[in-house]
Amino acid sequence: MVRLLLLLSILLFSINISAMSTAIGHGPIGLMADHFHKKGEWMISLRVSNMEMKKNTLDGKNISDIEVLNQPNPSFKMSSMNDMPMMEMSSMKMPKNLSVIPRKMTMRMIMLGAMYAPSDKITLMGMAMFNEKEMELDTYRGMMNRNYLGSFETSSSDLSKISLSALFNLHESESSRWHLIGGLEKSIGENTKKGMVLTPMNTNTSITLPYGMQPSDKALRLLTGVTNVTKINNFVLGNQIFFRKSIEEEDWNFGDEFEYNLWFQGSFNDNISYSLRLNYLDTDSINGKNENIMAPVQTANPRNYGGEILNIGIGFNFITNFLPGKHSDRLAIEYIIPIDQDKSGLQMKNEAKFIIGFQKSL
Ligand SMILES: [Cu+2]
Repeated sequence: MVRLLLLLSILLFSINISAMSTAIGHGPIGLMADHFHKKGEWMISLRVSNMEMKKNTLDGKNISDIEVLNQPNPSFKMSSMNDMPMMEMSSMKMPKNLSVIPRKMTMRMIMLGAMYAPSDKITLMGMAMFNEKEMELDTYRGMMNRNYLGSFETSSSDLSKISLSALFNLHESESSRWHLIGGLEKSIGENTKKGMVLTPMNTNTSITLPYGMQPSDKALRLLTGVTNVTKINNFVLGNQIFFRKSIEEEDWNFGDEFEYNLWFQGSFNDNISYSLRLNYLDTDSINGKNENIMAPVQTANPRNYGGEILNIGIGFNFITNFLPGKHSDRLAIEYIIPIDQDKSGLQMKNEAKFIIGFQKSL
């Protein structure tokens, strides 16, 4: 009898920890590679996210529009060295100071994912990311009285990147599991997209959009990470370290990233769980440059990228039955708010990010 109870409890525990059928079995939806699968299992997922940026900071401190207009324009030196650096710049004489101020940026992302476990030890994961970026900017006269001239908007959208990773199950017990993550991510979107801008000379011209507005940087990145999930009574405590390092790049690329996630989950019942996540992201500045990206705006300077951000995320996972099949499906949401940001140089501030995701095991 005791043996039977023991067996039963082990069985119950192991069902709970692999827990594909309870809401708490998966981490917060903003995480990638938080769980692995059992041999033969398939899962497809769709995530949609929306994030905004507003206001500006200089080396992590708030800065007013007037102060932005007093910042030197790094493209000025370059353009005065050669008389007419680029054809596209000929209609845009470079002012000495920054003259275009980003007011708002919106980034939307659609991520399609698939997971498949050829064995209990390995889960393969593929992802495709589509992104859409929009920026609203104000243009001021480049010299003299610095009058406000007007606003304009630039945008880009493209299939941005694809990735293929493997998750290696290192250890799995009743109360804890560990897995290693290794993968490659290729940025495939356009990296020289052009857009119409309002210049400080009050003319409209087409230029190569600044780095942050490009759908991709064409780099190949190595993804590595470790995830640990521990079960404490009916709660889950998760940890993940993640590195994204570029190993092959073109003339410029976004900086390498280090990410740390710490999350806590509890459940109301088998079908609804809640999560609280701390997310730390440290990104390097842009490496290299594109000689055609030259404009009196902060985003045209490769040094005005990267920095440290600490976010807090509040999320919910739900078990649902939208699609037929032998497994139920999952719906999850997460709201992510920056609580501390120290971005390099002159950059816009992150605002809240919202992620909604749908997952289906097959
Ligand atoms: Cu999965």
